[in-house]
Amino acid sequence: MKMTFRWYGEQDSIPLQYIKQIPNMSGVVTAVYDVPVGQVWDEEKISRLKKLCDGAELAMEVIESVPVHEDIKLGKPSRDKLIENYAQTIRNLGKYGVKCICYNFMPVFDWLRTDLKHKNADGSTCLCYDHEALMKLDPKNLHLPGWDESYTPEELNGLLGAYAGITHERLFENLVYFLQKIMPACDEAGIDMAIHPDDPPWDMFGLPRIITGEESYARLFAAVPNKHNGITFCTGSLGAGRENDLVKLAKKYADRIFFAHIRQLRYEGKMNFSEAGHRTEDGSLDIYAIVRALIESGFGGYVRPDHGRNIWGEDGKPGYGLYDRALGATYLNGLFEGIEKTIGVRAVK
Ligand code: DNO
Repeated sequence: MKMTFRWYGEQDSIPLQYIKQIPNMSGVVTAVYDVPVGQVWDEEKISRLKKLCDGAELAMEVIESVPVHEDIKLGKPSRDKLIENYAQTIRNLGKYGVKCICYNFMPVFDWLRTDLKHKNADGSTCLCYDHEALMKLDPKNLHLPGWDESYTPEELNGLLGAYAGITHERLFENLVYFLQKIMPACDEAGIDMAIHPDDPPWDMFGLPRIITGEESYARLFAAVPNKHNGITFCTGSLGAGRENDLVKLAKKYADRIFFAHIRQLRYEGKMNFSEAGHRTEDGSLDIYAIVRALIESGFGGYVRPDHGRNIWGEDGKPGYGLYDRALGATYLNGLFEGIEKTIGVRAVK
């Protein structure tokens, strides 16, 4: 496996040098942030980002995310041009050594939480999700801590209206249409597309969500069998769905898992959860069993620690501070080494 760390580009308060100092860090997971969704990422911007990573001796092989324009998800006539642009971005990224693109197909909202700074008894803070609290909010006038408020209320209103007729079925067809059109660019560039599960994995504000567990993957790979069509295995997102058996999923789809976000959460009631340190004993997911299943099934892809708490007085970007993610990476390194040596299998491709 290749251990990586998410880095939000030059605006990230964490210097690349600090990331490099984390043991076993092979590269960063990053993105070009200043190109509007739907437009091509030109080579100049990609090359500039790569130079920064190279300068810190960190590989730039994973991009998270190249966002998918809402018109593509909605299946509007404008989608063909937007998909062409996406394919061009894939080709451009391939020229600079990128091997994997993480993306999602969630309508309008990406991941959602109700509290980004929940105070734990030990003084650390973490992200939390409270379903009832979220459902009380008005999606047309959503103010969530840390949520990217790039839409005006009018735009948001229009977008939510546009999704009114979009069923799960339609959304899935639109995903398949998108993937079929970009697969030739992936073949050409040698890039794997790794879809991120919906977080949390259920419908939100009446908007359909379709990448929620085993059945979604079975349908997805039946519809688009190309070997570049795969998964970002996010244990926290999938794990929030109590019905998902992560060990089973890891085994079943090891060859489609190009990228793993390995993090912990603690169940609080029926749909609610809070996030925790990465160790198995710190939450509800058996991180050991998941990692073991990945290794036993031949996984050798990219890994990153995910959503850390804010600890040691750090006031980092919620989920994305330095210290707890570095601890998470170190825990995962140890877990991989221990399991690899115990079962005599190296997690390499
Ligand atoms: C949250 C992340 C997501 C993820 C996107 C991928 O912390 O895991 O925002 O980057 O859904 O497209």
